[in-house]
Amino acid sequence: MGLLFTKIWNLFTNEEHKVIIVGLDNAGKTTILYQFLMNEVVHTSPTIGSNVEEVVWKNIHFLMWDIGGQESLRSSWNTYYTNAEFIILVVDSTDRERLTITKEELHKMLAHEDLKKSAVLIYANKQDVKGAMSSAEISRQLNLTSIKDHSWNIQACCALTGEGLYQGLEWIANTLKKR
Ligand code: G3D
Ligand code: MG
Repeated sequence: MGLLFTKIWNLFTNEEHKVIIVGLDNAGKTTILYQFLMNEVVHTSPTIGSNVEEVVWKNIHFLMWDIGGQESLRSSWNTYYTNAEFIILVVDSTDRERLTITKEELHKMLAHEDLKKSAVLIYANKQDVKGAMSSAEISRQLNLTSIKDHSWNIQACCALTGEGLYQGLEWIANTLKKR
């Protein structure tokens, strides 16, 4: 499609891709969402228990839900699942102790009916911290290679500087193109 046609098409269809950002509290979810918004802000509407923002990148519109990760909130994650095309799972690469909890939450999500068709991007965040686990180590600990029924990708990043974040979006964009 020509660029102009794509623009006009988007104008009329206003196609938006729903993304849910999950992960334990303190992983860096909100920081990541606000990094994305530094480039192109459309509008902001905070809601109870979550933030939702429209992020536009390379002319792709995303509706990104940043969902609270505290233990008390995790049981309600599934209320956000409907029509989520992508799951962004944010991992604090310094938090070795709680990685098994993340693993359980991830595999539980992937088994959920509403997320059958969703693709997963895992951000191995906080790579700037000395002693942070590498994406290879996190991949192993989360048993990512066992995931056969969902597209997935792991990306090392630092939400504070934004390093690695756009490579993750690039993967999402490529996954959309393949559909
Ligand atoms: P959450 O939304 O997943 O709960 P936040 O996490 O985005 O609120 O981030 C939690 C804390 O981690 C914040 O620190 C934030 O600045 C920090 N953080 C996020 N990403 C990175 C990163 O890549 N590197 C480092 N070093 N810190 C990061 P505070 O001190 O504000 O609580
Ligand atoms: Mg937050």
